[in-house]
Amino acid sequence: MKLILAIVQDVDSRDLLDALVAAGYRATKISSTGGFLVRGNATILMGVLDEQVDHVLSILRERCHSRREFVSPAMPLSEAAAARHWVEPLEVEVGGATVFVLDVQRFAQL
Ligand code: 2BA
Repeated sequence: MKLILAIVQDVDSRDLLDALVAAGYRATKISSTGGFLVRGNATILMGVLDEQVDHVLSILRERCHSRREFVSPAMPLSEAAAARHWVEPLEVEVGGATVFVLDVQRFAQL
């Protein structure tokens, strides 16, 4: 068994959960915050059989989309940003999904 941990954009999470449940998977959404943009995102936990991992990844690919975001330097500038002369809005590409696939040692529903 594997634990798939996927960090996705909030805006994609409803559609993703609908697709996962429709395909017969179980999933848990945790509200999370990205460390860089400090904006809300969603962390989806899914316990799946080894042979289901590729199918779940294909659903993630289909339902989660990359987007370009602009981030303005916070005022007043942090020391680190000021040291790097970061004053212009910065464009970053936020990926569709950041995925970790972990081995599960034991699974129980009590
Ligand atoms: P954030 O940390 O808010 O990062 C959002 C986007 O900002 C990132 O998109 C990347 O394009 C950019 N970014 C992040 N850290 C940066 C840095 N130190 N310098 C320059 N640009 C930076 P993604 O890479 O697609 O990440 C989307 C979200 O997935 C992240 O939100 C974070 O919540 C999570 N994530 C990504 N990689 C991770 C990792 N290795 N471990 C844990 N969480 C991760």
